[in-house]
Amino acid sequence: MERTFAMIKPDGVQRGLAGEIIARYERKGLRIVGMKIMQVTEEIANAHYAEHVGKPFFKGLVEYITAAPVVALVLEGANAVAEVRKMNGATNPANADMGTIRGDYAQEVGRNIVHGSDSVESAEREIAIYFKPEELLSYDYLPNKWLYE
Ligand code: DAT
Ligand code: MG
Repeated sequence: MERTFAMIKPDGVQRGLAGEIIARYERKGLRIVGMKIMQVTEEIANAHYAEHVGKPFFKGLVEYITAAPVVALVLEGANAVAEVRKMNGATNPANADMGTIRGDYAQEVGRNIVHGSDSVESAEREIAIYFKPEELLSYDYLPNKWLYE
């Protein structure tokens, strides 16, 4: 089993789409291992998006992500990293396929509603930024019996 970090960004929460987005991840068979609504501080944003420091969109990205609460999620499943990236769709919603979260719900790259880690290594790094180890729960998830052979 693999874990990934996902986030419903401020626009998703403000537009009342958190429940719908969480439901999509659940229906795919991803187990919710950690979840909270929280305010992202500038310090957290800088750590999360360290790879983008200095890029022209960085300031706007930090303003966006710190503007209002987000829902932070740790999701678990076989290939959770790639599955969440596929479900989220292309970074720029204008290029995202219909049927993906960004394709269905978003318009612009600067308001692309969700985040998903791009690799297992990124997931581990991002999970550690947003969650304490004791906030991640291991428990029997009965659907796994029918999700996996
Ligand atoms: P992703 O969120 O798909 O992993 P990323 O890591 O390349 O994409 O970029 C992180 C976020 O930064 C992305 O969700 C939206 C913003 N962003 C990326 N490229 C951008 C651009 N060219 N203009 C404006 N915002 C951008
Ligand atoms: Mg990324």
